[in-house]
Parts: sequence; C-alpha cells; structure tokens
Amino acid sequence: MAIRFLTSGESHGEKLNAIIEGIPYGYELDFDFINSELASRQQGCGRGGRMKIEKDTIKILSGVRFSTTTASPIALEIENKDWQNWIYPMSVEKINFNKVNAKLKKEIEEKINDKKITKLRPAHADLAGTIKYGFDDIRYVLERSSARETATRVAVGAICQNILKYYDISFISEIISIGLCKDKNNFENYIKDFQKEGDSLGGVIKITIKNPPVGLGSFNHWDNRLDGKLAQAMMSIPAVKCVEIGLGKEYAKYSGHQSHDEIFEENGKIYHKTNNSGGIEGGMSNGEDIILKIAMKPIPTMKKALNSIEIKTHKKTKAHFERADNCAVEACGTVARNMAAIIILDAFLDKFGKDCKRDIDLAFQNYQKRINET
Ligand code: EPS
Repeated sequence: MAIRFLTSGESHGEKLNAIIEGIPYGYELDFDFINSELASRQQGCGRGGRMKIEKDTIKILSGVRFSTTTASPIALEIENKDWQNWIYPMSVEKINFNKVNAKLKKEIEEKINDKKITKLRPAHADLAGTIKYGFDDIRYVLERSSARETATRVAVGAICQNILKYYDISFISEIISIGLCKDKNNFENYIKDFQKEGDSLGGVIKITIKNPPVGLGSFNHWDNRLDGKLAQAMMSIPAVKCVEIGLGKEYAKYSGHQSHDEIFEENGKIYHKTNNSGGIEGGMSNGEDIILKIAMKPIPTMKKALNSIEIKTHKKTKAHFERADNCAVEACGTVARNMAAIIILDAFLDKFGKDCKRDIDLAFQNYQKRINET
C-alpha cells in the first residue's frame, strides 16, 4: 500500500479535515482543478438548501511547497460555512461543563435538548449507530455518518487525479439512471416530481478510468487485487449498495464464448475488441479502460417520513426529518471517480515507486519500453 488517508469532521462542525500519507515529491498541484472537483460534488438536481450555503474549497496546511508536493503528509481542510448556524448544538459540546455556573449550564443543556433527535430514520445509520454506542441522541450518529464527509474524500481524490494526469490517466462519471428513469433529458423533472411528494431517489452511475497501464494490482494476494480494492472504495461511499465491473452481474447470463474478450495484436500492440471484463482480469488492469457501475439507494431522510420508533421509549412515530437532499446521484458520481483515483494512484505508486516524480517517470517510461519490445 502506498497511500493512506484519514478524514475527520462533522456535517455541522467547524471544519472537515484529511491527512494523506504517501504522496511522492515533485508533483505540481493544480488547485483550480481540485476546487472544480469540489464544486462538481455540490452540483446536481435534488440537492437541498445546504449547498446554497457552502462553497467548498481546499486549504492545504502541510506537505506542499510552492504548489509542489514535498513527500511529507498532506494535511488539508474544508470549511463548513453552515457551522455558524449550528453553534448550538455543535460547538457547545466543546464547552467544559465543570467551569460554567449552574444557570448557564442549564441554559446550554436546554439548547442541546432542543436539537436532540430521537426518531430513527429507516435506512440511515441511526438505528445501529445509536444502539452500538449507547447514544440517546441520533445527532451523534448523523453528524459523522452524513455524506458531508465525502467532500474531504473528493479533495484527496482530486490530488490523486491531478498526479495521474501526468501519466495521461483520467476519470469520468456519468449518470445511467435515476430511479426508473433512463432518459437524461428527463432526470430533472423526474427528481422534482418525487421532491414534491416528499420522497427521495437513488440511481446508477458509470465510472470510466481512461488509459490505465496494464498490470496495476496483482493476482498474488486477495488484498492486492485491483477489482477488490475498487469495489471496497465504491461500497464505502454512503448509500452505495452495489458495484459492478464490466458486464458485472450480466456476466453470469452468458457462456465463455459469448462473453470473454478475445486478444489481438497489431504492430506490436496488444488489445481486445470488446471490454466485457471492464479492464480488469485476474485482479489486474489489462490495459483497457476500467469500467465500473455503482448503484446508490434513495436518500433515507424524507419529508414524507416513514414509520419508525423512538430510540428510548420504542414508541411508534414517524421518522425524523430535517433539511436534506432528495437526490444526490450526481454528487455520488463525483465522489466515486475521486475514490477510484485514490485506488488507482495507490496501485500505480506500488508499481512505479513511492518517493519522487523523477524516479516514477523513469520507471513508467522503462516499463512502457519493455512492453513495446516484447
Ligand atoms: C446529509 C444531509 C444534508 C446534505 C448533506 C448530507 O445536509 P444538511 O443536514 O446540512 O442539510 O446536504 O450533504 C452535504 C452537506 C454535502 O456536502 O454533501 C446527510 O444527512 O447525509
């Protein structure tokens, strides 16, 4: 493994942060590109009022000098502008209760209680999260499990995309369907119809990784297989319930003769005429574009709430509703292509070197030379 990263931050906390380890020395970063990926994640029909408040931009705190990576850990942050509107209940958690007088303590507790959430939302992390940790307030679960955290993943992924651009590897995501609608021109109306009903939607997204070199990943160990790593990264995105590579589940319907990609050679170049395997065979990239498809379930927070129960009393109730998106499939596509970039850069550095751009460039060129000779 070449790259590791951790994120921190709550949806309505002051800031979101990430620390990335393993970015080599010598890559000039394009902050306009990174910020354009952050802006892309904020787009799409179905987003709620929050996106009008935020304008996500990256602030680098370490690991970059004169726009160029230094090989030190990169720390970054993204501001939550909305935090100003959530001083209660978010920042009071930082107040040392032992040091405030009884009257003020009571006032603060009342304000926290005002924002306490106890009605579990089906399909969200609420039920398992509150039981697991013993919380009596869903807010503790909601704040960290919120898809707001994916902003930091996009920032990390955009840095990885930026580096992979030097090797002509790029990432595209496109929406295939929203709910049952497959007509791109009709997505907006379809989403709005469900929005009017207080209902939510998911969808299917295709991710294309263009021009990866052959041989990323490995057949040697389960945890080095590129398809396994990509699948884990995709499934880790909130609300994603299914990942397919190439033909995916359709593969099972065909015979080997009907589906496997035959191998050809012309002027020393090896290629396939079809790409049913989605660019991965034996846990390694095979030189074709890598094609993933992911399915996102509908957003769990809905104005027209589902039947549920209260955490403590177990009394019947309608699920909690507060401002939320009713469809975030487009945002999910941006997150997915950036998560894919993290995995591809990790595999790329495993193969070509981890320290500095000059060495990596030479190793990459040398590998291409060897492939073209055989
Ligand atoms: C989210 C609820 C909404 C979304 C949020 C994810 O936020 P809020 O509760 O502040 O209205 O907008 O997504 C983001 C903030 C984001 O940046 O993607 C949830 O409950 O998961």
